[in-house]
Amino acid sequence: MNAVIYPSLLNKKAQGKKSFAVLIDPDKVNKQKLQELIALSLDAQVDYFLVGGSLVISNHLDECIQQLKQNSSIPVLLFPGSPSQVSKYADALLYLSLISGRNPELLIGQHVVSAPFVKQSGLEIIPTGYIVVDGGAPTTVSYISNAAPIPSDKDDIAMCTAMAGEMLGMKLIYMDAGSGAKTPITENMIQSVAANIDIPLIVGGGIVQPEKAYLNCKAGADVIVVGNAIEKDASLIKELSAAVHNVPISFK
Ligand code: 1GP
Repeated sequence: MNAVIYPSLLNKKAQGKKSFAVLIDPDKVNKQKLQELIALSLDAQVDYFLVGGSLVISNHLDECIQQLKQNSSIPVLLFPGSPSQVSKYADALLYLSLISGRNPELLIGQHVVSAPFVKQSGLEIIPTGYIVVDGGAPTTVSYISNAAPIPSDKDDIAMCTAMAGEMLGMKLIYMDAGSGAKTPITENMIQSVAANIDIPLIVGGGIVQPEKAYLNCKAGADVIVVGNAIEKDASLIKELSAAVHNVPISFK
């Protein structure tokens, strides 16, 4: 299959353009809510939808993605909490390996078990080094992963983890303080990581303020992901997206 999403991420990075992604947890939206999010996202020129969650309890992942695809041209990236969260209707799959943890199941075990199924999906697969950073409170991801997050002030550990991920062949790094984190990842940590890798850097977890999204991008994040804050107040999409898109173009 032709890769489309990853080249577009690389292209935007080369041009110094920042992207904004809305995270949708299929468990937390109904058809009507999703339609509202789509309209707001189109209006705000959101770059990507990420779909997934640490737990997906309901059974309407396919339905949710089909609705997104039928009603907008915004690319849909799967951000799966488990191998069952794969849908052929998406545009790409963030193929996550939890490189900040030492749980072999989330580094490689679940990938082995689901490999034929994932390959058969025909999705564009984007190998992603997933780095979980302490967000000030236990989040679903820190509990479910059964792996210690990187302490929020250990910039060097995050940096070395991301560098190792890149050298192992990961195409993206996703740094996450966890959904609803009390304290999002610091700009210092983002800066340390971004300065030492060449692949695109996604940052998420606990981002509420447009100002924070802006500063994260200035520090080196290429894509900002927000879920929780938008679930509470969907009108934030516009301000968050504008903040990310207003970051002056910068080249590394
Ligand atoms: C969580 O990075 C995402 O995995 C987004 O976090 O829901 O806190 O915005 P929030």
